[in-house]
Amino acid sequence: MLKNTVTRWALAVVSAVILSGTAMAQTKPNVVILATGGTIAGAGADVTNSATYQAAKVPVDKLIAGIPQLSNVAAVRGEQVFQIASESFTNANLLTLGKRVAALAKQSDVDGIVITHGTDTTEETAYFLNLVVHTEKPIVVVASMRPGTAMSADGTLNLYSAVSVAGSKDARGKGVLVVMNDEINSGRDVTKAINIKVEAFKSPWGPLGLVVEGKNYWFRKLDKRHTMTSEFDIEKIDALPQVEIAYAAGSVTDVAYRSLVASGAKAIIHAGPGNGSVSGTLVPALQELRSKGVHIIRSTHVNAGGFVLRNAEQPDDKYDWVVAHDLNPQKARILATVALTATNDTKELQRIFWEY
Ligand code: DAS
Repeated sequence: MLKNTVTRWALAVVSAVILSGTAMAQTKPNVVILATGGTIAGAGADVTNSATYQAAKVPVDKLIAGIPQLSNVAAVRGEQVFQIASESFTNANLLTLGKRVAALAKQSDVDGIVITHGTDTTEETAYFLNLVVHTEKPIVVVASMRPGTAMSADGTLNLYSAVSVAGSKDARGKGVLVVMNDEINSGRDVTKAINIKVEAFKSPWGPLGLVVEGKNYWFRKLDKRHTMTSEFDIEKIDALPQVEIAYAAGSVTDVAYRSLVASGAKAIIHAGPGNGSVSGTLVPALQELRSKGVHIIRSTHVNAGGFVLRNAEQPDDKYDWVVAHDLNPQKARILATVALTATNDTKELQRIFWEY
């Protein structure tokens, strides 16, 4: 009798331990890491090479194996989508990556997605995904300023933090995020402000939050349309129009604008000084290009936080131009590229630039 009771008790204890273990295993979020290259996958010749190295060398499985602690925060698996330095990203790469992210986000066995990426165009990819992927699930773009082979490499902690955020329920519905250097920034706002320090990424209006030892601390939300509230859907976009950027400083001429249009640009982002200012010598050429159906979108190369006002110093209504609001030229190019898949109307384009 006693022996049976003890046996039953022992069985009950063992099954409770197994169930709780299984339950623990089931409570870990499933996070997919899509690797595209960049410094976070870079390798240098020596530990002292924090700036001299080759980007896009280390495969995703090695990145994951290098941080065993990832398994404490999520059940992780990796896919190597590309292996390139991000300055080489093209519209075709954006489409491929966007479609893969959207497909994974629809899977019930995926709770969050991390994209490892080069720092040079992190801000463009993150903004693009923010505009076209319809999901509440966290999508986190992560990069690093130093290769994993260097002393004080930043990639491992950035990737650990990114996976932790991507698996967090409280990161849902916040739009595409960029996790770097303990900060959680909006993919819409963030830009690479310094190209030689680990504290490289800045949002002119501040980060959304911080992530410290795998815990998120939120301070604000993005007020612009994104992901689930976006009118743009990657599943309905199979081609992206050519939009180019022309940089304007003193003594600017119309040569770049004309040759970019001659190469097929459907819109020109004018990266002007100050309030997206346009030299008087440029206006006739811009009017001619506008009359040929090319859109002129005024942005600014002011780097600590631009804000282009419509009809302030430039008669935008009269010239039928669009203003890029607070978007820097590279972000304005992304939004114009996506917007032109849906409309060619100036008023509609301007609405889109106010709302996204
Ligand atoms: N060339 C840079 C890039 O791939 C390296 C990096 O900083 O990630 O964006």
